[in-house]
Amino acid sequence: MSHDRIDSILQEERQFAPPPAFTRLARIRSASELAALRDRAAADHTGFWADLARGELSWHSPFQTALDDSAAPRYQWFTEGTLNVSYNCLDRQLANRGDKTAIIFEGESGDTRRITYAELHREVCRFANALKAQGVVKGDRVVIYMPMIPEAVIAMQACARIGAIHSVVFGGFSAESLKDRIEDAGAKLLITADGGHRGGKIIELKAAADKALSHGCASIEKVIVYKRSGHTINMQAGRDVWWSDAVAAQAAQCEPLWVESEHPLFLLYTSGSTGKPKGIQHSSAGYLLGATVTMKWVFDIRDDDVFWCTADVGWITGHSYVAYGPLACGATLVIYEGSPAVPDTGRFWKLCQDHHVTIFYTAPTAIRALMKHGDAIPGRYDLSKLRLLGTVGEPINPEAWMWYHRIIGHERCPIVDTWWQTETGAHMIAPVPGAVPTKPGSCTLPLPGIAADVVDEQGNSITKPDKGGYLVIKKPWPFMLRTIWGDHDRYIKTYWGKFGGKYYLAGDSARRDQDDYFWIMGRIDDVLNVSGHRLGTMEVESALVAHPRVAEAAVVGRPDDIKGEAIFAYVVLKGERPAGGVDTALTEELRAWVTEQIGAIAKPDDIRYADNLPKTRSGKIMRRLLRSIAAGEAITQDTSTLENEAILLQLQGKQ
Ligand code: 7RM
Repeated sequence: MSHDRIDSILQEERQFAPPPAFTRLARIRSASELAALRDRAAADHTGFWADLARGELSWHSPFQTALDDSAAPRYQWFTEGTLNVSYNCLDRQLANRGDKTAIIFEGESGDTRRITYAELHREVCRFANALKAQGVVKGDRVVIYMPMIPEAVIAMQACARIGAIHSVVFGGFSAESLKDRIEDAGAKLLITADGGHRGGKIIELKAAADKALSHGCASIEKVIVYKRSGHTINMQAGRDVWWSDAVAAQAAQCEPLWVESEHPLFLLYTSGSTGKPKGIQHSSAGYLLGATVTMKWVFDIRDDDVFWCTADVGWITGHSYVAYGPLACGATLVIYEGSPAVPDTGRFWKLCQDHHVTIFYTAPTAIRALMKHGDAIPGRYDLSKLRLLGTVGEPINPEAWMWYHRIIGHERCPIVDTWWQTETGAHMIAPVPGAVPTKPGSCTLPLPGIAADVVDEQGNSITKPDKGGYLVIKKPWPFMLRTIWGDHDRYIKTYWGKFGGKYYLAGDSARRDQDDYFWIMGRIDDVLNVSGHRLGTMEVESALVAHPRVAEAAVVGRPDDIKGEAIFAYVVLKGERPAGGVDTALTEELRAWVTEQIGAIAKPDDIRYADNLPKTRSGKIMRRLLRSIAAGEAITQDTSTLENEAILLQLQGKQ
């Protein structure tokens, strides 16, 4: 699509109304239905959530108190109630959906498996019994370091079944990161695999686990190893047990352990502004409620859907929208083990075609990467079953949005741009697709019961359209994090310190437009101050990426004596990188382009070309690293999670 065409679409039709064919069958079919929900939440915040908790979850014993805020910001939801998350995901589906496919799995090399709800229930029970036989009891921490295979979900569900607290560590993390997380959590048991398949290679999970355990991890008593790759690995007698042996003698029935609403379901480590990752602690009832209602409100999940969220279970998205939310709704979900580029960049679209995917949820970085290879590739596949598309993880630039809309969604599918965080547990600001018109690049409006606002330094609401400020949540919500594992003070300081304990600080800056739509501008620490003007790095990136020759861009601030900060842009071109990283004419063109798109204030001072941007395995650009490089500092950051370490020299201008 030509750039002029995109421009004119964005100018003429900046809003995309819900497609009538979608709305006709949607759960929430009109703005007024949605408004009724919002009004109910506004009138009685805790009552609104309490009604949902009663209606959406199966309780063993009912809760008495909707919200206990007596020890705020340690909020407690649905106290005195007891339930089991695995029961809610599996047992309650057996009556009507026992033979329904729960999981459609495809490995990187094309091997497939279909698992029904009845089978999944049995496998989870058997594995839960195996965990008990290894001495795991309620409240014990279990670390899961697995490839993206159904057993990762089975392991998580089995922990939930017996009240063990899981902590999934993404399989792309190094032995060192695994060790840090095991030690911080004080985990008793580790579940891993011999290896996983990604990018045509075997990911040596067990070897990394051995390395982590040989350096420390004194709390680990047992390691359960699932055989996936089948290559030779070391098994340490007395410590390591094959999954198949551990479950061999176990019964396919396991009574769920009824736990309190607030019982921790899991820890998930996430990076903050310091080097030490935070163990974000989530609850059982409140968390599951969030995963469930957002599956319904935002994904409009129905019994005949095939739902595919491409996230790995190592991230919060893979918790809420792979391991828990879809199962709690009795949905059929797709799990794909491998890389989107194997055997070629049509793999995602082939998977959508072959498995009749109806709802597809991925990250903007993946969309941009696939878009780079052109329209012909998705054009080879039948994508007619798709009815809803979603994005998460970062703002989506309008060009990628339009491509997703036209080339993948064939202009039939609403796009839900979902803003949320590891800490928030589930979607917070996102369109309800049958009722809310979308605008490319905006995550639209807060969901019912979510008191999101944009405030200034003093905590006052910013009402002036398009003026940026701090994104905050002004009322507790059931699926919020409860604390940082082992560091409640850091929890209070990080999230509640800025506005005197009153508001949850998301750590993002945002603005609202004249229709009250939210536009995420970036992390607070990614907001530049150029000659006294605030400027989101992501805004400059979006402008750069809108240029027809630019595939990806990352922008950081470089200290500047006169302006405060200068703008430093790293750019990946569509096609070849200029010889030696120099193309003066193009650099001038891009500077002029950004000036035209945003204003002279946003004109990059430096542009450096690379074949790729340094990203974490979850696809987030490593901005702190780029800032160090821009400032000409020595690199002190840990680059072990870099997908592409060789890129460092190009970024430094040394190659
Ligand atoms: C789900 C997830 C959270 C951070 C968050 C934002 C950014 C996420 C969007 C987004 C703009 C979005 N959890 N972010 N979603 N920015 N639009 N739709 O990503 O904990 O890993 O990251 O990601 O900065 O604070 S996370």
